[in-house]
Amino acid sequence: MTVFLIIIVVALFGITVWQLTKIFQLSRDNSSIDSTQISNNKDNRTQGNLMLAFGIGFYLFMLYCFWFYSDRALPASSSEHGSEYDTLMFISLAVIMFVQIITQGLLHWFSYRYKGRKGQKALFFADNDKLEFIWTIIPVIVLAGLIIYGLFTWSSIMNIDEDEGNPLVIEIYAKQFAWEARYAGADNTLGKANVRFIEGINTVGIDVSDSYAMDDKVTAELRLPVGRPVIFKFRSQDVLHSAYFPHFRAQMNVVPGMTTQFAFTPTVTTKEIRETEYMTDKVAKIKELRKKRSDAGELDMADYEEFDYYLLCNKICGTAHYNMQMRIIVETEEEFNTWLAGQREFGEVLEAQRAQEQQSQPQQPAAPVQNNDEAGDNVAQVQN
Ligand SMILES: [Cu+2]
Repeated sequence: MTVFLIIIVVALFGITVWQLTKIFQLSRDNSSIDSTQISNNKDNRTQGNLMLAFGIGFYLFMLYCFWFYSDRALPASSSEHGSEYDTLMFISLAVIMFVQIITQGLLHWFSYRYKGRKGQKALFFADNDKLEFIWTIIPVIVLAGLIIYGLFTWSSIMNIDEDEGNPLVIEIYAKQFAWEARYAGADNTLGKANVRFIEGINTVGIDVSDSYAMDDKVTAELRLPVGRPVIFKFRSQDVLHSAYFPHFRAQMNVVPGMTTQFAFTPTVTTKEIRETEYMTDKVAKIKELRKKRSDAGELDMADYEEFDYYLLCNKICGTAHYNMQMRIIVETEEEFNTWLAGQREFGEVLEAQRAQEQQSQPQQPAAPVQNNDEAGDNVAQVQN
C-alpha cells in the first residue's frame, strides 16, 4: 500500500513538473505554440460526447444504486412521530432530486448541444432581470416552505406534554461501552443521581438520601409498553454518547454533566415487527449471508435467529463504540407490567447488599478516628 502511494505521489509530481514547463514555454514565446494545443472541431465533438455520456451514465448508476440498496432502507417507523419525520425526509429528498435532475441534466445537455465550433461565437449578455428574478424567487419560496414545514415538524416532535397520556419516565445511562436503564418506579419520578455516588452496585450513581430514588429500578434491558408515551432522560458517565433508536426515528446526544431528553410512543411491538414481510425477508437474507460466511470459515456467527430492536451509540466514543448497544423489547402493557414488577427496586438491592456485607464481615473494632480539627485551625491561623 505504501509503495503504491509513493508511486502515485511520484507520478503526480512528474505530471506537475511537465505541466509547469509547458506553461513556461507558452508564456515565453507565442510562435512556438503547437497548433495541436488549441482545440479543434474534433476535440470539441469528443468533449461534448463525453459530457453527454457521463450525464447518462451518472443517472443510470443512480438508478442502479436505488435498486441495489433498496432493501437496506429502514422499515416503516415503529413510533408515533416517526411517520411525520419520514414524510419530511421524503419531501426534502424529492425536492432536492427534482432540482438536481433538472440542473445536472441541463449542464450535460448544454455542454453537448452547444459545444464549440470553429467560427461560432457565444452570445454574450450582461444581465437579464427576468431570469434573475425567476431563479431567486423560486428557491426562496421552496426553501421558506421547507424550513417552516421542518420547524413545525420539529416542534411537534420535541415539545413534550408531560401530563398527557400518562407517560412513562425512563433514564438511559451511558458509559463506555454500555447502556443501563432506570425506571422511575411506582412514583414515576426518578430519584436524584450524580456520577460521584457511583460505588459498587450503585452503578448509575443514585442519591441514596433522595426518597424518590428507593423505588427506582435499574435494568440492563430496555422494555417499553406499546402505545404509551415514554420520556427518556439521558445521562452520561464519561464522554459524549448518542442514543440512537433507528426504528423509532429518534436520536439524542448524551452529554456528561447534563440531562437531555427525548420522548416517543412506540407503536409496533417486537412480536409484530418480526412478523412483517419486510422483517421476515430481511432476517432470511441475513441468515443466508451469515451461513455463507461461516461455511467459508470467515465468521462464526450462524446463530442469528430473529430480529430485535436495539438502542445503539451513534457517537464515536472509544474503542468498543461499535458494540455499545442495548436490546429493546416493545410489548403489551400487560407483559410490560409483569416484567417490571419482577425487577428489584433500588432500595431492596441496597438492603440486600448491606445484609450481605454484615454477614460476611464480622464486627471489627472501630478504627481510631484522628482528630484533624486542631491541624485545620492552625492552618487557618497561619493564613490569617
Ligand atoms: Cu458511546
